Parts: sequence; C-alpha cells; structure tokens
Amino acid sequence: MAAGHLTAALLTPSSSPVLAVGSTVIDLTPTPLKEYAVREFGTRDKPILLATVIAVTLLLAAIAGWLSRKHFAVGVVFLLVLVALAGAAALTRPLATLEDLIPAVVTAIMGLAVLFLLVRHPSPKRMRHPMRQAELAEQPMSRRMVLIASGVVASMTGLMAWGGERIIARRTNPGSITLPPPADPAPPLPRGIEQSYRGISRLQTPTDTFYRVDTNLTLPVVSVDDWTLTIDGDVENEFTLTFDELAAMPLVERDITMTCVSNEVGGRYVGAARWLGVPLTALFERAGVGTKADQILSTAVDGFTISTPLDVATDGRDAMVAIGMNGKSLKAEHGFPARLITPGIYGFVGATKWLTKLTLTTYAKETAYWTDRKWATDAPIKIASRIDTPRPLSTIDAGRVVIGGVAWAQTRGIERVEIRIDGGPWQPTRLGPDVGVDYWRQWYQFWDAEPGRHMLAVRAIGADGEVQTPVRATPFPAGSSGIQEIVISVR
Ligand SMILES: Nc1nc2c(c(=O)[nH]1)N[C@H]1C(S)=C(S)[C@@H](COP(=O)(O)O)O[C@H]1N2
Ligand SMILES: [Mo]
Repeated sequence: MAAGHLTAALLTPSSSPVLAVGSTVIDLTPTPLKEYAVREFGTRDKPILLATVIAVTLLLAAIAGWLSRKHFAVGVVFLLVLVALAGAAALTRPLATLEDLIPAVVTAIMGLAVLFLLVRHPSPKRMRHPMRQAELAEQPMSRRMVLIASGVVASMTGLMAWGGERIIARRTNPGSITLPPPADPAPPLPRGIEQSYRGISRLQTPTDTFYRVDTNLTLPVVSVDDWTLTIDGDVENEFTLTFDELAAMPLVERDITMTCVSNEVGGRYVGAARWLGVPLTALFERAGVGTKADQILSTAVDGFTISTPLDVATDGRDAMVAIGMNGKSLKAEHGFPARLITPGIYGFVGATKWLTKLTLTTYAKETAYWTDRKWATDAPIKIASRIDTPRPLSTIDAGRVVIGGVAWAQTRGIERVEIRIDGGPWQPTRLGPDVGVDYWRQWYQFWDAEPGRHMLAVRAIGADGEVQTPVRATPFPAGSSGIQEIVISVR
C-alpha cells in the first residue's frame, strides 16, 4: 500500500490505493452516516477515515498472510482481489484514466513480493521446487529471520509512506502568487472587538484557521500555468481563460462570511474573509447567457460538481470567481487557484473550490454531487448566532463577565442580537462594527455572574425583521436551525 501511495504521489495522488478507497467510501456513504461522522468527528473525519482504511487493509492483509501459510495460492488470490478493489476504486474516480491503475499494479507486485518473502522465504530446497507446499511446514522461517524480514518490510513501508506524503504535500502546495490590486477595493476593515473582549471570534477569520469542508481526501495538484476557466453551455460565446487572463479582468474585493450547510447550531463551520475576484456578472456578460439556463453547474479540476441557481447568483449580490483570500492568493485547501463565492447561500451550492468550468444549464438536464445525494438545490443561509465566550460547560469566576460571539444573516444583515439568562427575558446586546450585509456581526454584553450553574442562550434578529427560530432543524437537507443554549458554572 505504501509503495502504491508513493507511486501515486509521483503520478496522480488521488489514485493512491488508500486515498482512492477512502474517497470511494466518502462518495458511497449514506447521508445519515456522513452527517453522523461530521457531527461526531468534525474536521478529524478524514484522518479517522484514512486510519480505518489502513487498519482494515492491514487486517485483510494479515488474513491473506494467514491463508497463504496453508495454501499459498489462496492467499495470493485473496491479496489480488483486495488490490483489484483498490484499483477499481481508483479507476472509478471522476476523470480517472488508465494511468491511475499503475499504483494498484505496483501495490499488487509489492504485496506479492512481501507475501513471498514472509511466507515462502527462499531456501535452497524451495528454490528448486518453489510450489511444493509441504516443505513450508517442514521448514518454517527461523524466528530471527521473521523478525528481520518483518523489520525490513515495516521500515520500507514507513519510508515509502512518508516519502509519498512529503511529495504530495509539496505538489499540492502552490505557494503564494502575486495578484493585481482590485479595481474596486473594499473599504478598510474596521477594528473588531476581539481585542477588547477576549474569546469573541476575530472580525476577519485568519486563513489558516478558516474552516475547511470538502469531499477531498487529497488536495488536487493544480499548476497555475496549465489551469483554465471555461464558460460554456447555454451561452452565445463559449470561452476559456488562462489564470493570467482571468486575473487581468477588473477585480472586486468584498468582505463575505461563508457558512457550511453542515454547521450545527453553535458550530464552527463558518468563517469571514476578504475575497478578491472577478464578478460572475462580468464573465456572464462576456459569454452572453442564453434563455434556457436556470442553473450554473460548476466543475472542479477533479470532476466534483456544484449546482448554483442562476437567478440567485445574478440577482445583484457579489457572486464572484475568487482568486484571493485575505490579501493573498487562495491556499490549496481553499480552492487554489480559483473558486466560486456566492454570498448568502451555503458553500455546497455556491462555493466550488479548484474551479475550472462554469456551465450554464438547467436543473432538468444536469445534477451535481450533493443534489444527487438529496440535499437541497437552493439553500439560503439561515440566520444564526453563536456564543463564543464563555465556552460551553466552562467554569468562570463570579463577577462582571462578558458574554459575546458572532451572528450572521447574509444578504440581509443583523439588526439585533439578544441573550437570555436562565430562561429569563430576552435582553439586548451591543454590536461590533458593521461590515455589510454579507458579513457576520460581533456582539457582546456584560453580565454580573453569580455562583451556580447558569444557562445562556442567544438569538439574532435580521435587518429584514426575521427572528432566529427556536425550532430545531438538522443540517440535512437545507441547513440547521434552532437556538444555541449553553450551560456554564460560576464559582
Ligand atoms: N471542489 C469542491 N468545492 C467545494 C467543496 C467540495 O467538496 N469540493 N465543498 C463545498 C462546501 S460543502 C463548503 S462549505 C465550502 C467550504 O469552503 P472552505 O473549505 O474554503 O471553507 O466549499 C465548497 N466547495
Ligand atoms: Mo458545506
């Protein structure tokens, strides 16, 4: 497996047996199980998945070894079937080519070699009659030989896996590239209240702590020199841009808060950043949108797809193909070199990372990854608020404390945020600076905390008058709702 991983690292990382099997598991996971994993494991879901794939493989490989001690051929067939499954997983990835089978072939050859080394170690006799099973039992490998052989295999495995990981990390990390300044810059970001009231989320989420959600076990390898963006489908002039051509178009800079549909009440899958990009409307103007399209089908370099309602993306909001985030080019994790950003709708319907194609089409004709898994097609972000401080279940000292957090109602803006202490009346809070309707709003309030256990709740009221509902909804299929209520102890 490590040899296959190393081979894939040099060719196409996603064709690595471990990664291909893991990705196939992700794609085949039923929605309720996926929801459970996201809820229970959060961003550790990927390492846990990979660890499981590796553990199960080791177990199955052990069975292959055990089988082959009795009947070598049976062990060989078992091992080959396992590797064939990994090869099939690699071949059925979107955009896979025959070349993606190579890591599986290497895995098979290496697997057989190891099996042969460990089970059918060459002895002078066996060299002459390699297929004579009976001799195996007569001449077991000495304990010392077993230890040496296992040690060699284990260290080679570690070395190859480590090498593969290093190569993948280097190939998928593009480094920062210089971008032209915006033709339409955002005003300077006001000072947030996070420095005055510790524990409240920063007004702008730093890129390295910005949440990451995608189906990718491994980041795509994208070279900015080869990358292109194509606009096609129901348009008058289909066209393709290189990165430099895209970056040469007039760029806008906007502060936008993104939210993931998987965000639970009080969750962390939300982040606020400054995005630099080309407005979708500019690209569509150049393409000349036809009359039939009602959907923008965006495709990522790895074949992943997202559907965005055309009327939503073009209703005047700042939807864009973003190439910059917080003053730098996009990081690999966030979609280098270009991604879609659509304010006001959840990421899974409007924030395609590693974007390479925008196809104007219809919902009747084309479906995308999440639509195929029964998630909503149109998913406006629900008004929400979060308590950042004090932390749930924390113990704090009695006296004057600050309760604070963030609230968001993209495309509408936040009018008020209210808190409730121990089930009492809703009380007003003070708001942080206003960065626009698509941005979250920091909020805080002082509270004279008395010893004991207390319940704190928060709700937001939108500029359109909508009051955040206490009615609970799960993230599936169109985003969670409900009011966050936390318990804390005061001593
Ligand atoms: N290519 C691709 N783009 C994607 C996804 C994905 O799985 N693949 N996930 C989407 C989801 S569900 C969200 S919430 C946002 C998250 O963007 P971020 O990781 O930069 O925060 O990206 C969206 N774009
Ligand atoms: Mo998401």
